[in-house]
Amino acid sequence: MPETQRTFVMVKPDGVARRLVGEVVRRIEAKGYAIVEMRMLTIGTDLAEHHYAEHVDKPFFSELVSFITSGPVVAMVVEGTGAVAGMRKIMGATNPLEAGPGSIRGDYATVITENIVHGSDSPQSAAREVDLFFG
Ligand code: 3AN
Repeated sequence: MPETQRTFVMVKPDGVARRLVGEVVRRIEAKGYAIVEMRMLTIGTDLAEHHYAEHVDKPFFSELVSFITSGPVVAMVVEGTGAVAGMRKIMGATNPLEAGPGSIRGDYATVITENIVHGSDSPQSAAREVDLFFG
């Protein structure tokens, strides 16, 4: 049986602007996961560049940083069985056009940059991101 894990989840500026915070929280809780930390903040350029450090060489890096700093976000630590992969399933594929119906991105987004939510892609990323936002 998968172990209890903690993962980092963030409702991005588009999700906050579209009043989807409650919907994201509802889906996390309906799955059976616990929100153990939660904070609304506006990310500065420094934190954004650290958070997306793995994408620094990608052509979309500056777009990513300017988008994530464009308005308030809601950062959370989510805990539960297999929470890292489980949250990725709830969110759906990175590209909302490939995300299945029933997933957050599949149901609410069409554009890859504005895909409502972020969730850590591994336990290692989760530890790093939780520390970055809540350490
Ligand atoms: P995920 O958020 O699903 O882990 P990553 O880590 O591959 O996806 O990408 C981080 C963010 O970068 C994505 N949430 C998305 O907003 C953006 N992104 C990824 N690929 C592209 C791309 N080809 N063009 C523009 N933005 C992208």
